[in-house]
Amino acid sequence: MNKAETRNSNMPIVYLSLGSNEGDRNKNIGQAVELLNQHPEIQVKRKSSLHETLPVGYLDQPCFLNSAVEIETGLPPLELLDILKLIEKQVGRKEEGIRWGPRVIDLDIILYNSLVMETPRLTIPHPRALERAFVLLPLAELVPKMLYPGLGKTIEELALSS
Ligand code: A4P
Ligand code: MG
Repeated sequence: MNKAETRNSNMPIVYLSLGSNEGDRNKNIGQAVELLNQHPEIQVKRKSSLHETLPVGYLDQPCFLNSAVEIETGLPPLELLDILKLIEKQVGRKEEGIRWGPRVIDLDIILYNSLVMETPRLTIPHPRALERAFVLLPLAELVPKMLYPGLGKTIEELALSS
């Protein structure tokens, strides 16, 4: 069965944040989206625009390109995380020393349906999404009116106050 045949409307909808500030940033993000879509259990549905953003957390590094994508996937959260880590490697991410430092590509799970989970390897929604305009503004292009899980606020409201 191909991907189109296995697709159905009950599949989880997941929002990913993408970021790059090393090498050809545009190409890195494009390649990551392509690799996501090539996975048999992932379909990329929509993409935000690319946002040029100032570094947050660790300031002495180049500006980032950030974006968000909406995917449909049959993969459970931890399996999806494993795939994201593999794709980060394929695009050229190396183990970096500095927390929040420069990277060729960063792929984070922001929302997975309305799931709330906290495990040592994976927290959803992403633990720092609410503090990050570089996450919320691209996400607000895709789902402005969606309520953030556990909060009575929309993504658009949160993005505007980030
Ligand atoms: N992990 C836990 N929850 C998640 C999740 N929801 N999605 C764990 C993905 N990973 C999650 O993540 C380290 C570990 O967090 C993972 O192995 C997983 O087990 P990482 O993405 O490899 O490392 P990181 O990106 O350095 O950490 P983190 O916490 O995701 O940092 P951020 O918040 O992504 O910050 N400034 C601008 N302008 N744009 C950026 O994109 N990015 C960062 C990184 C800093 N400053 C930035 C940007
Ligand atoms: Mg990250």
